[in-house]
Amino acid sequence: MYNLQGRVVVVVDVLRATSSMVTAFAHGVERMVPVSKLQECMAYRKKGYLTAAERDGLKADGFDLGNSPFSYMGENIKGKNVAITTTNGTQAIKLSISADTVVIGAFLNISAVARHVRMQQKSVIIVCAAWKGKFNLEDTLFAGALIEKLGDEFEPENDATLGTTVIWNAAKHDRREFLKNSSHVKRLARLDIVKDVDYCLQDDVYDVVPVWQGAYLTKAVPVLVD
Ligand code: 3SL
Repeated sequence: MYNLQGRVVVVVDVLRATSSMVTAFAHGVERMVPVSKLQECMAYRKKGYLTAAERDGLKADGFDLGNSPFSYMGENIKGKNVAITTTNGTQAIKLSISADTVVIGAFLNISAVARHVRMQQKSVIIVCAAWKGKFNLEDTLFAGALIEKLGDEFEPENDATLGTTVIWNAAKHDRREFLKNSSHVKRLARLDIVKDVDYCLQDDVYDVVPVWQGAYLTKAVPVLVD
């Protein structure tokens, strides 16, 4: 276990929770509240929130939205608050909130996340949501890619950083091909959700950086760089 106090945590669930969150904020969502349980999520409907729920890759019955980034691009989500629960991503966020700053990362906003993290001038932990407590490749690739972007300003605390970098270097020339046998890519393919995978593996589609604001996620205020 790591002590998160005094640190910046970047939470990543490339497939697909944090990619969907980045997409949602880029398309006008105001706030997102990550919650653990389906019932807890549904209770937010009375407060005027849209409700979003995914379990084992599928949209849960009765909720407004699931976890496909493509469902966070329409007029229906503009200016809205969303309560969301997913199998792994929202749990990883909830486990990270004792950090000084919690940032939501994905390939879709990776350069903006790197800029935001650098500005904090604090040590960084990348929390990979993975799958039900087990290692996964796609979040590890994101960690390696972010470490590369952060460059020499940061010193690795342990060999996890080095291992992640080795994996990213092996994958970066064709990340899609590298991931073709990975468990969650195969799981999503079985559910016929291939286009989400291709979408989530793109770099820098958006500049938004969602951050934890005490009780919810919202967009960090962009800082102008000369
Ligand atoms: O586990 C999660 O939080 C989800 O991102 C998984 S899925 O891609 O929606 O299946």
